[in-house]
Amino acid sequence: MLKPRSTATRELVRLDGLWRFALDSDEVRSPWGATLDTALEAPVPSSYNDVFADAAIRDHVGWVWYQRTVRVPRGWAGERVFVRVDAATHEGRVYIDDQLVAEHVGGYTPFEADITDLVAPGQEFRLTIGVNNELTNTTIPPGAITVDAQGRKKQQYFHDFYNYAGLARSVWLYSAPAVRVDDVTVVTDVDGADGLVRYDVALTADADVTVRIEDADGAEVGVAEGANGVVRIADVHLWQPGAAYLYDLVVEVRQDGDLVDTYTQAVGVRTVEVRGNQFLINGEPFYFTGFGRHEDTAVRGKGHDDAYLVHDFALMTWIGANSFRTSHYPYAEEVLEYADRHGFVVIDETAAVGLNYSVVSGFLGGPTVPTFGPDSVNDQTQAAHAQAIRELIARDKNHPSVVMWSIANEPDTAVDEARAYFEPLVALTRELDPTRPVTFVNVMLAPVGVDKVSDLFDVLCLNRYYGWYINTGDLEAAEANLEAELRGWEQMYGKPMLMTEYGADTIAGYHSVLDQPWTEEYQAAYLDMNHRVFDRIASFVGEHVWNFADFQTATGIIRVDGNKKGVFTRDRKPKAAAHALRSRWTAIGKEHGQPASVTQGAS
Ligand code: GCB
Repeated sequence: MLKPRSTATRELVRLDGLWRFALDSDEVRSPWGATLDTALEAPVPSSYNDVFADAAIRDHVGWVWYQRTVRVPRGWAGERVFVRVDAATHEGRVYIDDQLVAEHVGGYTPFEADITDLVAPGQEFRLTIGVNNELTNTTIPPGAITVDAQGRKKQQYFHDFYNYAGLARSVWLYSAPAVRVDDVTVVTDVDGADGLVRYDVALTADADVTVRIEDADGAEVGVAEGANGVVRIADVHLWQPGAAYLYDLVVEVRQDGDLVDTYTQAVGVRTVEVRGNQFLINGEPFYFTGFGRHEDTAVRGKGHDDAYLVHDFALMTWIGANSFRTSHYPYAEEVLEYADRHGFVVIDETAAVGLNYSVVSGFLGGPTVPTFGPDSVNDQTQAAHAQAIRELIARDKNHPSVVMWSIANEPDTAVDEARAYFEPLVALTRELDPTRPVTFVNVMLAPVGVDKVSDLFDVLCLNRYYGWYINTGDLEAAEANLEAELRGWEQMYGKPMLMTEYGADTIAGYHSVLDQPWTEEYQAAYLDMNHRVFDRIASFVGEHVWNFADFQTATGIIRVDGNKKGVFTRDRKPKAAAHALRSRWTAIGKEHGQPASVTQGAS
């Protein structure tokens, strides 16, 4: 799905700002037919939960309504007009005045509607967006809704981050011609010193297509005719981890010789391959250093913010991280574009987190039902999961930074049903993108020998908390157990292995000379212990600490104002472990000839 862009034939208006806002109730039903009667204004983009000082809003379960008026630029006569919502978490409905024009389920991928026939250039219309935050056993991620004795709806969910909701990313109005580029797919390869760019352009109607490739200075380095083909770039400048280089693929659509549409797609030429126990980028072994992260900041929750975007990447660069995982959902497209421009490597994950009712019943005090079953993860959940994979790949397939798809975090893979559930999803992922390795993230409750699905995937991604959830405070026992388990995986599969989560909750400013969990010293010692083990395992291809920064969770008996496993605090101050990681990762970066970041200018 194309990101809206301003080109010679397309215009773009960002609809961010303060919108009228109300919780759904009998009084505000059908707000789309009239101006929403409310005193509240909510910022877009932002989650709504923490911006008001009101528990009823923070804990609301169900629909909320956002509304504003929008004027269509008067120069758009003759163009198609679209509304695009980058994310409505978890379900969205878009109304133009009283007309429903789009419905979408899935809180982290975009959707849009062609509203040309309902609006007029130069005129205003009322734009209302309903957003629903409910999670059930058939949504991705799953959850359960209960109604308490007082008749209040309660949302339970099976993942360890706050169920922030609302319009957390931008909303756009854009114009595009009727005969236009509908989609572009790019796959790159290398042939000796040359780069090959295979492209496929989908059009809304028959037309002539020219594709030109321009280098970073704007010089044309390749050209092709036709809706699909291959462009050869002589003496290609590769996109490398830590040394990004982007070409522009300029698509031009003509009818009877006249230019009717043009769209520009950034392209990084690079290859990704799993060979034996290695993860290769451009044919060279790559070692991941970095984090599992969250889109999470104070007040705005999951709201996208460019200042935090730049700051978080600056901190990742400072610490020597070369990569991250979009745990546990697709991040804003701005994040991936930034990674593309600055040479960060991304493991791109769907929102399939919490497909594990044994974790729920064990840790989170939830229902004691089997994960897979008619009332838990069922065929409908699987269909929603398949759709989440489709939408992730449709959105992110052209990002050079994305080197692997992670289709789930910590599902229950200890039971036989997991195989029937995952086999078709892996096949679907490979069919949609035969070029990138596919993984899922394994939970410690499904260790080697118990897990039923790892053979289906290309890379072993493990989340392990030896020294935290087990062997708490005993790093000696943790070290022995961790090593034994990793050797077991290595022996059984011989695949590249990545620690996608290891971490210890740490209260910034809490210190001890003893190995005391929750102290800054313990976090550093815990990470150090893990690193000793990783360095002894030949199949190890990377380490992502959990987590980049402290983040908000539901309140419970194991969480005090959120999860504290951040190497940075929620306001991005380093804990002691940050300095230790910096020494290690900058040394690893040098060994692999990888600068942590690059400085190719932003576009
Ligand atoms: C995990 C989950 C992550 C949690 C983390 C923890 O395994 O994947 O979402 O936040 O553990 O800190 O418990």
